[in-house]
Amino acid sequence: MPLTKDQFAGVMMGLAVGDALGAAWEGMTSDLIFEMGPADKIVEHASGREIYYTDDTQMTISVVQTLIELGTIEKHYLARKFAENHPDRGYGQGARRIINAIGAGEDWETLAANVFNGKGSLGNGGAMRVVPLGLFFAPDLNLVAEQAALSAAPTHTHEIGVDGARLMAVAAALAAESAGQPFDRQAFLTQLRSFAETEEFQWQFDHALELEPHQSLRSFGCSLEAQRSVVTSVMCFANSPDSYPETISRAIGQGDDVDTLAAMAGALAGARLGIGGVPKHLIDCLEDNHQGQSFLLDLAEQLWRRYQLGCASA
Ligand code: R7I
Ligand code: MG
Ligand code: MG
Repeated sequence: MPLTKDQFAGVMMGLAVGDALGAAWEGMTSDLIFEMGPADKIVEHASGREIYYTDDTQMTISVVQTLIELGTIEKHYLARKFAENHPDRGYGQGARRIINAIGAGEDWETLAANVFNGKGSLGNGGAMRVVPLGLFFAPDLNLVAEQAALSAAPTHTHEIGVDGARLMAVAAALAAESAGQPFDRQAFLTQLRSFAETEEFQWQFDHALELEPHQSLRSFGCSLEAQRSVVTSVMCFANSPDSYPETISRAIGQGDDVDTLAAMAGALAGARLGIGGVPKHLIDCLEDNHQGQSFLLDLAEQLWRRYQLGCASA
């Protein structure tokens, strides 16, 4: 079954709302969030104050624009988009240096391959921006993984950073394909495990398959390295696949890199549940100025239209 416009909109809103709700708490410990929140109250967001997304959503915009304009990921084109869409919204330090180099016309490819001790970045920046791409190339999971690796390339060359992006995109495709059916958590995790290329992720999915949904996600981490956040977000979604608020509450409750945990988990929930799964009052709180709520929804619709062209010619 082709994916729906609602699912593409659900991804963009699930991502941006999770990112923006988590942003105020990024870097705080889970204990502090529990004391000052707790996470389910943070997600209720009873104050109704306006919320603002960060680099997670802003970098996703560049990936989506590239897919709308080219229908595929081309590394240099995407790199230019990153530089164009870059008033700073809390970027990782390596990513910021690379994007500045792209903007200045410097040799960013050498820089990207050499940040962090000469191996490139293993941050979660490749994974945080890739969920719409997973829908765009679904149901061809090999193509999803291949295109996700290309989309990580401008900023993330470390094998773990790349694998994190591949796995998040495959998770997105599977989440989207699961819409309207009971969620088979074990099948979802088993399929993801089969796409893991690095030992770090293979081990984590083996461990994930042994856990019950109520068990702690502590061992998967909550910081800004891909191998300390991607599986955590996948599990927040897989453990509450039919509730966006529960999914992102659990993500925010982990502490530390909570904008990104909630952005990734929330985008996966949006892929399965569609925009109807993301509470309307939260969407209404999302900033609606330059590249805000209306812009993101328009982008989601354009991406869906481009996706449909591919479906028609397949
Ligand atoms: O991955 P990236 O785009 O960062 C995304 C994160 C998200 O939480 C966003 O919300 C934003 O806050 O940042 O940016 P990078 O700078 O490539 O990586 C992020 C961080 O991961 C770096 O600042 C490092 O702390 C860490 N990191 C590494 N640490 C040790 N060795 C990335 N690669 C390495 C490494 O190889
Ligand atoms: Mg961020
Ligand atoms: Mg973050």
